[in-house]
Amino acid sequence: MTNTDLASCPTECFQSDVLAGLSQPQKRVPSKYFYDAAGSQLFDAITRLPEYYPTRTELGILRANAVAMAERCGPHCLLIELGAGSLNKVRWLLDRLDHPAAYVPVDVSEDYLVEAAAALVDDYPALNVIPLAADFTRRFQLPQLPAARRVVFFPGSTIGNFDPRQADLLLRRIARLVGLGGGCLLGIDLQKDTSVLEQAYNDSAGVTAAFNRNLLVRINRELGADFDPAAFRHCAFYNRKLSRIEMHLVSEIAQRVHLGRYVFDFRAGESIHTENSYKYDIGEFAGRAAACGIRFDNSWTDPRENFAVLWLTAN
Ligand code: SAH
Ligand code: AVI
Repeated sequence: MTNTDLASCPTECFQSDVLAGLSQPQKRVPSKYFYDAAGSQLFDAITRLPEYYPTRTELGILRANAVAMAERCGPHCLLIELGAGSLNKVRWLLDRLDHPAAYVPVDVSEDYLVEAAAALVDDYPALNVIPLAADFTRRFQLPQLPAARRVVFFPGSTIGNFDPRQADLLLRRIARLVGLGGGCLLGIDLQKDTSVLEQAYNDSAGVTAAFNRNLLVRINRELGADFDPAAFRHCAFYNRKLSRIEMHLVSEIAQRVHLGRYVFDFRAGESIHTENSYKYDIGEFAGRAAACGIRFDNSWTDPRENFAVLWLTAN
């Protein structure tokens, strides 16, 4: 059974966020809304693309260092994963952990979480799996959990999808969630050549474009809008000044879109900003984390230093 805390953010929240975002001079929609069931499946397909290096690189780091990471977690820990997705990465850790008290995968994509958790239970029948459908950017209620040292697992550089102010709030929330002495194993994508970054978000098979456009399909289905997804072009580029990939949907033509009684006009070439993906420097990130009450202790990277997994301790 999946615990859900999404009732506190029903369709009205989605609608008000979309209406507020499309009313800005630079139209925008929060990237967390990519993840309906179709969006989660498209993201899964992205992780297998040759151009999308982050997933396989982070998996390599986890595989190579799982023993050391599990040691940091300690025996009988309570493992909470934020933005858990397919639950694939955690398996490397679970295989090495010493009798974890429970594993709590948290994700906003409820149906996908239910399926992924069921598959995990099949493979780890002795593990106490307590899935929680919740939005970690809002205050969320944890179900009854065993008393144990808490460790947050936050892989994928999902933290990079939040602007620095929101990311700091998330780090503070993680520090509170694990409590004094609790740990956090966190994946961050590192700064690198523009061409490598831009290829990763402009794959030749067009999967990232479909993932981006699926946002409009979801808005049409759930909020009754009349976007023509084919009239919007996928655009992703590296903003070097802000160290982030920006994803946009660019209107190919001048057009009018309806959402309930609201009307939104697009000029040809005008965009909806759909996602940021910040790329970090380990030292800078460590400084920010320290200011949020969670100190940097260690990091593991791949030989090319494309990606890093950090161990942070709440203090
Ligand atoms: N951790 C996985 C998946 C990353 S994709 C990996 O490393 O491959 C990002 C995941 O975070 C998605 O599963 C998405 O549904 C979830 N997510 C994004 N914003 C969220 C939010 N605000 N609250 C909860 N889950 C969120
Ligand atoms: C989940 N997140 C870290 C991915 C990223 O790379 O920013 C989402 C994504 N967007 C486009 N491709 C992948």
